[in-house]
Amino acid sequence: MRIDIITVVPDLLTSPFSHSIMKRAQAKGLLDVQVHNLRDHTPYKQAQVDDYQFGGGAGMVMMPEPLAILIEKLQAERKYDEIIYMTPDGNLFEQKTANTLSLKENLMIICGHYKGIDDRIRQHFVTMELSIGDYVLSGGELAAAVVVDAIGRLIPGVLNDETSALFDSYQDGLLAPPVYTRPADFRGWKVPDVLLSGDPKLVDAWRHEQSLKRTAERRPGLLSDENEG
Ligand code: 6GU
Repeated sequence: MRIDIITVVPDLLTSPFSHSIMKRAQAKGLLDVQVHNLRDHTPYKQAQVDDYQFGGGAGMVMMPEPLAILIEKLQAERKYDEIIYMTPDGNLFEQKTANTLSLKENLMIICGHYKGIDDRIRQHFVTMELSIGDYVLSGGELAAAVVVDAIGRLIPGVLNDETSALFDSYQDGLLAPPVYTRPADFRGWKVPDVLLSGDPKLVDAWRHEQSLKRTAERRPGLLSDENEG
C-alpha cells in the first residue's frame, strides 16, 4: 500500500513511521509512506499556503491552489482509492474503517492546519473525511499518524503470529483480556493460575471471559448494537 500525506508540518510525520511495526512494514515493502510538504508546491511568494478567510473572522485558511496543484500532481502519477481529509468534523475513525482502508492500494491523506482547508477542496477532491475523536488537535498530522498506524499494521503480512491483530481490542468487538509475563510471582502479586495450567482450551476460555467482563465494565455500549455515543 502507498500512502501520500500532504502537510505543512512534515517534521511531525517522520518519527511515527520510523519505528517498530511501521518501520518493518516499510522495510518489507508492504507499506510506502510519502510525506509531502505543501510549501514546496505553492505558486505563491514566500511559500505562502494560507490566507485570511472571506467573510472575516479569526484564523487563517489553507488556500485551494497549492493543495490542488499537489493533489493533481499525485493523481497524475497513480489512481487513489480515497483522498482523505483529517478534520475534527469528519466521520469517526474506528477499527472497521481501518479494516476497510487496509485493503486499499493507494491512499492520499490531507492534514489541515489553522482553520482548515478551503471548502472547495473538500467538495471537489476529498472522498472521505475522518476525525479520530471528539477533541480538537492543532492540526491533522497526529490524527493522520494514528490512522496510518492503525491501517498499516492490518496490511496482510505486516504482523506475524506474535503480534497478530486477531487478538486486538475491538477487532472482535471486545476489549482485550489482561496479559502477564515473568515472574509468575512479583512481590507476592500472582499471575492467575489458569495461565500457568498449560491447557490452551482453559486459557482461551478464561481470556474470552475476561474480555467480556472488561467490555461490560468499561465499554458496555460495545456489547449492544447501539453506539456508546
Ligand atoms: Cl482529524 N484533526 C484535528 N485538527 N483535530 C482532531 C481530529 C482531526 N480528530 C480529532 N480531533
